[in-house]
Amino acid sequence: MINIILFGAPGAGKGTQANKLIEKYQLVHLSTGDLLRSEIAKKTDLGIAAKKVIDRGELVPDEVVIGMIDRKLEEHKNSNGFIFDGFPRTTPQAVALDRLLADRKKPILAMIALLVEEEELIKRLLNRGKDSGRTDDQELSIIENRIKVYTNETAPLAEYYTSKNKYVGIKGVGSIDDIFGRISDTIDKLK
Ligand code: B4P
Repeated sequence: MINIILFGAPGAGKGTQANKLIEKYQLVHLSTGDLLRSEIAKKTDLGIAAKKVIDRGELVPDEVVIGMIDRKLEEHKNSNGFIFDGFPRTTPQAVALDRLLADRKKPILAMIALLVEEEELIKRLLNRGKDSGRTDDQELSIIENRIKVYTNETAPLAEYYTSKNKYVGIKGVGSIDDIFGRISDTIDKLK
């Protein structure tokens, strides 16, 4: 069982690397961003409420994303493991994830953090905003707010996982394949 948290600021490359990791290790990709965007596309009540928050660059309430993860863990209970992408993003989410995984006896192997400086993050997100249709990638002020929210609410989780000896920082700059190689080496040493 391989359970990995892929961690990093908006634009650090979590989604990009998660897509490669699920193929190599046969894991289930749990991206709270993708799950929320799917609710938005279907215009569900949850999606309509989430869109307003996401378009301001802020975080959706903890109980909403925790409930989504709980349902997905149950749906894929016989999988080889999970890549958590964009979750947890706050301390209450990390505590909830510990509980959900403890109940299922499936601990986290590692939190792998992709380290990228702010200037590069902004460049990547504005670039994606040009053709992805993601409204949260199209305005500099929204991107800057997402990075601010990340610094204040999400970055402290690095300490939470360091205290459990689960944190590994990896340089997230360079070619996508080189970064993938670094992440794979880390997982292969730990598993
Ligand atoms: P997410 O979908 O998680 O959005 P993100 O933080 O921007 O990360 P993403 O995975 O999309 O981008 P990546 O780093 O792969 O969340 C969106 C919103 O949903 C949040 O702002 C929040 O409102 C809400 N939300 C989601 N989860 C939540 C939670 N748990 N709690 C509360 N709210 C939540 O960046 C990829 C970009 O960089 C791509 O364009 C890619 O092409 C490029 N890139 C990747 N690697 C590269 C490389 N090596 N070199 C150059 N470019 C690269």
